Amino acid sequence: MKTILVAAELKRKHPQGDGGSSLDELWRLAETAGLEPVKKVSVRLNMWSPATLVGSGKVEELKALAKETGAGAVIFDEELSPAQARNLEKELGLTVADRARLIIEIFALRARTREGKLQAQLARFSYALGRIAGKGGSMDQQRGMIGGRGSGEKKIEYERRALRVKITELQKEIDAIRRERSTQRGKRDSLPMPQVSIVGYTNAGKSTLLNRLTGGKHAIYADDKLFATLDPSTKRVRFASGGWALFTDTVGFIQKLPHDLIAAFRATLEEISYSDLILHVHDLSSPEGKLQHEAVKATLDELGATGIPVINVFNKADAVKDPSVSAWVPDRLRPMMVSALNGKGVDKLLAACENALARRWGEYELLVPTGSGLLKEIYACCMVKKAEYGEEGVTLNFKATPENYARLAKKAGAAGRGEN
Ligand SMILES: Nc1nc2c(ncn2[C@@H]2O[C@H](COP(=O)(O)OP(=O)(O)OP(=O)(O)O)[C@@H](O)[C@H]2O)c(=O)[nH]1
Ligand SMILES: [Mg+2]
Repeated sequence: MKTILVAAELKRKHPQGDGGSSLDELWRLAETAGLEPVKKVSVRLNMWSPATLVGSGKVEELKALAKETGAGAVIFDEELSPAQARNLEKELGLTVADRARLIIEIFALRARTREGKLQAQLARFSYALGRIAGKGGSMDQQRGMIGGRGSGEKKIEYERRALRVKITELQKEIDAIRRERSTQRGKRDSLPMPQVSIVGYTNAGKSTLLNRLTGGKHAIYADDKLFATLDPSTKRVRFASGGWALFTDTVGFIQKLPHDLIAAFRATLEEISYSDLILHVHDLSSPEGKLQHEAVKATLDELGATGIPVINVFNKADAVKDPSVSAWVPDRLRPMMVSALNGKGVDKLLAACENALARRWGEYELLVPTGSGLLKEIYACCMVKKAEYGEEGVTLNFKATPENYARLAKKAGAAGRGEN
């Protein structure tokens, strides 16, 4: 469907802005959703119109533009209140949506796993519920009041109830999958491998980087599309020293990521806060790099993924044509410039990951008394590098988290004293 895209901003808040970059992103989002964007319109306003967001003059202009271009839909970059969306639809005679709805629809389109699909549905229904339950005098509510508790109000109440029932059902299903996953995580915690999460703005090159790190084995889908990845995938990556780590690639973030989506995808995204290290991947060639950096950090904060070491990776270094677009990157972070596409800088990145993990995954030596039955447990949750068999038992050299080491050392000590 041919679609007109509109970004509006207040003159007093953006004295110089032209809304251009935000509209470019909205254009890509519209394409991703399978729409056919035909025109970008930036509007600068003195004040918002409570009824239609933009003034009546602009609404007339949009109507004329739609006629001229044959557009059947208008998408606003700003959030529309339920009443605004309805008023605009009525006055324009076109489908009207906002950015949040567009992103939610994309997630619903692109989700592949059962959990991803359920989460996208949940976001859709929560968004719809917010729309009808919203205050601010929607058309139907007004109509209902005039007609004295009329049919409009009853209909809304019925729709609300139906949505709540669906939301509860979806939440139950998601919770069930989540419980299953947290036991899997329990198993994974006892895996002898550190966990690394790859996060970043959508299209930054996260999936391409993970493919590069795994040497292209079992390649995961990467594409020049927004939200190419929705469902996380985890791969084993080998370091030069011979150690391993599990790297997880997950959904990309975006500016103004709708809250309903973050809430619905919380279960997936929370995995990030269990990792030992975060790789924050940036698209160095984007003129919006700094904005994207901040949007990702804000989302990580919202997910509670704080206190985990972060390596800022600047990808697509090969594609930087205008060096001024990367001027925002502080000097101390510059060494981490890479190209997932041609592999440049990736070895250095791997070494940096290993270094960062070594701070948490320390090297230890432990004498495991013969007959203590501890060997199996150590092999299950530590990276064993050397084992020497002696008279008293086996001396092991291994990497482990301090928590695991402390637990094992205590058991080995007790076994050594015959307290088994
Ligand atoms: N020039 C260049 N292009 C790259 C590089 N890394 C990735 N790309 C391209 O950027 C596009 C997006 O790559 P993806 O790996 O799918 O990005 P992503 O971060 O996983 O994106 P989402 O899953 O959509 O959030 C693809 O067309 C890649 O080929 C790079 O280092 N240089
Ligand atoms: Mg991806």
